[in-house]
Amino acid sequence: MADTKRGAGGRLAIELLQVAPLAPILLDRLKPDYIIHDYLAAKDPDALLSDVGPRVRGILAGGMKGPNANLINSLPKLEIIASMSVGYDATDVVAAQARGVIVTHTPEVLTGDVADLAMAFILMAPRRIAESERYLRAGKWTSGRMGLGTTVRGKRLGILGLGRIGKAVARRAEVFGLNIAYFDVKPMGDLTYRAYPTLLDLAAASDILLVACEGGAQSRGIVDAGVLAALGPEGYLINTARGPIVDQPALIRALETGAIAGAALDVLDGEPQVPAALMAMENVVLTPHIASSTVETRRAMADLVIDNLAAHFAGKPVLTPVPPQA
Ligand code: 8YV
Repeated sequence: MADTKRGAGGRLAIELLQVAPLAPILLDRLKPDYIIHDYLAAKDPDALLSDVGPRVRGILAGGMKGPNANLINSLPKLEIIASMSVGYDATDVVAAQARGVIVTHTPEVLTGDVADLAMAFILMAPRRIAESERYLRAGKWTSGRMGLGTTVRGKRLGILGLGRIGKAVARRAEVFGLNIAYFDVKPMGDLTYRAYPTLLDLAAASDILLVACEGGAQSRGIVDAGVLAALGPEGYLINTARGPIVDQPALIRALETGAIAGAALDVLDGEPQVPAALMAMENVVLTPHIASSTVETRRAMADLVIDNLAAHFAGKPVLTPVPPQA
C-alpha cells in the first residue's frame, strides 16, 4: 500500500515515475523523500506500470522525453508532472491539464547559459572557430594559413522567437555590434528591435538566423527550404532551441548546395542520432544539446524541480507551472 512505503530517508514516501534520463544532481536529492521508479530502465515497462502505476502521484520528465497521453491517462493518482527543462514539448501538456494534472518546468534559471551558447555559436560559425581548431589539430597549419572567416560586427541577426532566451541573446548580440530583428507569433509591445511580419521576411533580412522559439507541433519544420533560400548563400543558421523546428533534410540540402553558408546546431531532429552528412561538413558546428549543461544551471534546474514537487505535495501552489495550453 502506498502509505506504508518509505523513501531512503525512512519517511513515508510519495511515488514518482521517472520517464527521462535525469542527472544525479536531481535524483540523489529526491531519493530521501520519494520512491522513484525508473520507467526508461525497466526491463518490462508494462509490468512496472501495472505494479506501481496505481500509486504513482508524480512524473519526472525532461526536455526531450516526457509522458504522452496514454501514459498520463494510465496513472489514476497522477497529480503533477515536473519537467527538468524549460521546453515542455515532449510532454502532452494538453492531456495532462485536461485531467487536472499540474505540469511544471524550469524557466529563467537556464536563460543565461543557453543565451551564452547561442552567442558563442553566432561567433563560431562565421568566424570558422571550430573548423580552425580542427585545422590546427590536423597539423595543417605548417602547410599554410587557413582561409578567411566572416566578421559578425555590423551584420543582421534575425531571431525567430523573441522569448526569454531570444531577448537574452539579443542583449549579448548588441554588445557585439549586430543589428537585431525578430519574428514572433506573440505581440511583443514596444521594442527597439525591428519586427518582421513573417519568418520568410525575417530570413530575407538576416545574415544570421537564430532559432529560439518553442518546439512542438506548431513550429515543426517552419525553418524550411524557402526560409533557408531567403537566408541566402552568405547566411548562417543557428539552432539552440529544438531540432524539429528546422526541416533537417532541407537544411542538409541547403548546406550541400551552398544555398546557405553554414550552421551551428546544439539540437537535431532525431537526436542523439546525427546525420553523417552534417558530421562531414566543415562549415557546421555541432554540439550535443549542451546549452543548459553547466553545474550551476543544472543545480538551479534541479532545485526548481525539487521545490515544485515539495510545494505541490505540501498543498501549496507550485512555483513555475506551465501555463494553460489550448
Ligand atoms: C535540457 C532543454 O538539456 O530545458 C530544455 O528545454 O532542452 C535542456 O535544458 C534537457 O532537456 C534536460 O532535460
